[in-house]
Amino acid sequence: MFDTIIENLKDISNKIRFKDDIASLNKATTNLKKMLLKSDLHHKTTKELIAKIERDVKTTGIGQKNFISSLQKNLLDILQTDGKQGFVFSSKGVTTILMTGLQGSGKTTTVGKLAMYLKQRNKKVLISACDTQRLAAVEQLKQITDKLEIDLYFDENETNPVDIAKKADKKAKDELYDVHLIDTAGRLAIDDELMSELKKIKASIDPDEVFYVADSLTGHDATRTATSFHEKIGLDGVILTKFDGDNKGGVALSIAHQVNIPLRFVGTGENMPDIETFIPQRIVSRLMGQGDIEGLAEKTSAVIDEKKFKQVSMKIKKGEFNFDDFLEQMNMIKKLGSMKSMLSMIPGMGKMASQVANMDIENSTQMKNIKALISSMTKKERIQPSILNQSRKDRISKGAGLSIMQTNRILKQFKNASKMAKKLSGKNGKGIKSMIENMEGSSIPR
Ligand SMILES: Nc1nc2c(ncn2[C@@H]2O[C@H](COP(=O)(O)OP(=O)(O)OP(=O)(O)O)[C@@H](O)[C@H]2O)c(=O)[nH]1
Ligand SMILES: [Mg+2]
Repeated sequence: MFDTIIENLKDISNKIRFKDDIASLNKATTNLKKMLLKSDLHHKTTKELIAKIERDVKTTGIGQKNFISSLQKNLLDILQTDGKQGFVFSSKGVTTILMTGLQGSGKTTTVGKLAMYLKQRNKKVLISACDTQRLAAVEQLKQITDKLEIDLYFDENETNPVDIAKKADKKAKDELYDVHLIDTAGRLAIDDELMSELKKIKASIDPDEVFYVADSLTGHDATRTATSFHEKIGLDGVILTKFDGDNKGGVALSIAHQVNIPLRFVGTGENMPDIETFIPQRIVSRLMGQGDIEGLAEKTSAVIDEKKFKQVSMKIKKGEFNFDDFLEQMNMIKKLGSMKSMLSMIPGMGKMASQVANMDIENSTQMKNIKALISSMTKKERIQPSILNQSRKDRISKGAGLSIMQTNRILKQFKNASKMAKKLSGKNGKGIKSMIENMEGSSIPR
C-alpha cells in the first residue's frame, strides 16, 4: 500500500536541508503538490494540505525537521474524521452491519473477508443474503460461507430483501450471534426504487453501522458515489476495495476528508485474508516510512496460535522440526494474507514489498510439489523424517508423481532449512543477522 507515495515523500523531504530558504520550500511544496495530484489525491485535499504546511513552516521556520513534522501532523488531520475506526462492536447484543454500494464494487467478497476477520477473533458471525437482484448472488455467498464455515441465512423463495433482512435479524438475535453482516444488491444512487428498498432495510432493522463499499479503481468516482449514498441513506464508514495492483493510493487518503465519514477497511486482494483495518495514525506512520508494527502485531496475534508457536519454536531449537510442523506453519502463513501487505508494515521493508510484488507462495510449483510429497508420506514418516530410506523414498516419489531426483532435492532442502532454523534460533539472534546479510545479495524469486 502507498509504495510510490512513501518513496516520493522521502525524496521530497530529503531535499530540504537543515535550515533552508523560501525558494527551496516552494520547490518542495510544488513537488509535493504534483506528486499528490498524480497519486490521485483529491485536488481540494491537496490544496488544503499544502496551505497548512506552508502556514506551519512560516511560523516554525523552514528546515527538514519542521517540514517533516508539519507534513506528518497535517496528513493525520486529513485522515482523521469524526466517527469510528476499524471494526466496532455494539455495546450490547448483535452488531449489525448493512453493506451497500454499486454493482461489482466488492460487497459480497468484503462480507466474506469481514466474516473471516471476525471469526479469527472468536466471534459468532451470521451473513444474510439480501441480494435478490442477481441470480447467482446466493450461490456466491454459499461458496464463500462454506469455505469459511460461517453461517448463512438465505431464502430463495423470498423476493423481498426487506423481509429476508428482518428474518435474518431475528435469527441473529434469537441465536445470540455476535455479528450479523447483511449483503445487499449493487445499485446506483440515482435508482430511486432500489434506494428506497435500501432505506426500508435500514429502517426496519436499524443496523449499528451502514458501510459503503467502493471500488478504488474508479478513482475520484469512488468519492463522488460515496457522497451521494451518504446524502441519500446515511453512512457510517467506507471500505475501499481492489487496493492491490496498480493503485496510486491518493483516493484512500482523501475519501474520508471529502465525504466526511471514516475509511474503515481496505481490501487488498481477491482472497479472504486480504483486508486491512485503516487506522489513521498507523497509516501516517507508514507514509512517513516508519512501518506499522502495531498493525502487524494485531494481524499476527489473531492468526497465530501462541501455544503452537512456542511448541514449534522448541522443536526447531532441538532440531526436531518435522513435516507436520511444516504444513501447520504454511497454513498459518496462508491465513496472514499476501506477503506484500505483510512486508509493507515492517519499517524499511517497503522496497522489498514492491519487489516481492504478488508472489504467490501457496500456488508455486515448488510448494505444490512439497505438499504432494508430504501427503504421500505415512504418519510416522511425517513426524520422523530421519526414517526415510531408499525404498520409502521410491514409494513416496511415485505417490506424489515426482522423480526420485525431485524428491531428493526437496528432502535435502527441508533438511537444510531445519538446520538453518535451528541455527537461527540460537542465542542473541546472531543467526538472523547473518541470514539478512546473506539475503541482501540474493535476488527474490518471482
Ligand atoms: N483484486 C481485488 N479484487 C477484488 C477485491 N474485492 C473484490 N474483488 C473482486 O471484484 C469482483 C466483484 O466482487 P463482488 O464481491 O462479487 O462484488 P459485489 O459488489 O458483491 O457485486 P454485485 O453483488 O454484483 O453488486 C470479484 O471478482 C472479486 O473477486 C479486492 O480487494 N481486490
Ligand atoms: Mg454481491
